[in-house]
Amino acid sequence: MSDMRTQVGIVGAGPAGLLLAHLLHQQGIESVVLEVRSRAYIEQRVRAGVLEQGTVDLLTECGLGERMLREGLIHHGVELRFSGRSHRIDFDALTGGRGITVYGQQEVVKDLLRAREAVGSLPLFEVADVGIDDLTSDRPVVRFTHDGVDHELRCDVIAGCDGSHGICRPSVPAGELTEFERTYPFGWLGILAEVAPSTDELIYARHQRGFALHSMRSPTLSRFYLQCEPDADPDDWPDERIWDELRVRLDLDLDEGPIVDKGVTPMRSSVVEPMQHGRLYLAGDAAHIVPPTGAKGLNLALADIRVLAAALGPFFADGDDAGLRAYSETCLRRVWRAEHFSWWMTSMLHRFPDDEGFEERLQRSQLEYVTSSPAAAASLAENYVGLPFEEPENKSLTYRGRRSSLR
Ligand code: FAS
Ligand code: PHB
Repeated sequence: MSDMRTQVGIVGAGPAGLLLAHLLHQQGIESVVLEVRSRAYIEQRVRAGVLEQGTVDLLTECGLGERMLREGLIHHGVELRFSGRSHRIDFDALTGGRGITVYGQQEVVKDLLRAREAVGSLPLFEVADVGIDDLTSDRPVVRFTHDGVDHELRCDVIAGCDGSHGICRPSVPAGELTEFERTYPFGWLGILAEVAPSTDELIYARHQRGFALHSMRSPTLSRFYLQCEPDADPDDWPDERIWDELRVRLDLDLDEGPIVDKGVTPMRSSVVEPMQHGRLYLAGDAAHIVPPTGAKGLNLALADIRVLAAALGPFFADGDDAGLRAYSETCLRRVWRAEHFSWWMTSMLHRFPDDEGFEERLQRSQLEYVTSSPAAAASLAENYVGLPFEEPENKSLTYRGRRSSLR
């Protein structure tokens, strides 16, 4: 058994865990990041694609924005397509110039890993048998195996950033956390194709046959989603069926290209309260899941980290734990706003299999309202580009670099 010691033990090297390590390093706080997968695996994992304005500002301010601002695609609106019509939601006009940046989550992860590498602090990859204990003591422990050696990592704090299938949330004693959950009767088939997008901005389409989304990753890489059965098998979706279904649901004469990745994501909403227990703080998908219709999952994870990093500064500087005591309450205000918006977008745009017409008429009415009322459109726009962050108590959180600005 090898004994190790750090200030913050971070379980999981997804966007949440990696950003936390970066922001802590900027405050002179030590951490160790543990990851079950390899570096190659997490760098190629295709997931989210839309960054809120606040996320772009946060990554820019902490010195991670250079490639994102160069390669990211800045969008000033999205299109809603239904009943044979299209309507653009104009972010500039409705939010005073805030927008979104299309930049793949795996690119964010690569940028974060390069920042860790630059300071000689890469995660420990391919760890196994991870367990956490002594959570209510002031020396919690993370136990794990790495390269065949058993380790005990003693910390002051543990950050559970290990996603929706991790071990941190389940390690909290029964009865301490409450889970609020909603499961949807459909999933998304995600498709990555080497073909130029057939649209300049994202298209969300509500169609009798089901929801479809045209997104993208670059001028030569398109990202699509098709509503499917929650347990659909991607092998039941050969290329020809995918392109035919996309053309019908998007009502668009799409260009085809090689499909290089496809996978099914089940749709559910989930939140655990509180997001902390003793010296364990849960962040990102380890604490909450949103259906991706609102493009919130990744952004919410990084918003949690902004709060946690700001709270850990005073704690390690002079024992001030006010921010840590308020962590869950602070995060949950934004979490539930994103949960509601993601549920609302999902309910408005998907075909519900058991609907006998009532749901469909509600959806049509909601879409008519959002595309005819400036007030309703502004509500969608401000939630989609991301509401402003609450200012962290710890103003001293050192951000570097300049605030991003839409080109
Ligand atoms: P992550 O799941 O990204 O990272 C957790 C990390 O912990 C992983 O690297 C995992 O390997 C590691 N880990 C797990 N157990 C561990 C253990 N015991 N020990 C150590 N490490 C462990 N969001 C959107 O906005 N749009 C989308 O289109 C979208 N598509 C998605 C598709 C899929 C298949 C999934 C699963 C999620 C998708 N999401 C999407 C949501 C996604 O982007 C998450 O919100 C985001 O990855 C959250 O980041 P983290 O909280 O860091 O969790
Ligand atoms: C994506 O580009 O992956 C994407 C965009 C918008 C969403 C979900 C996913 O709502």
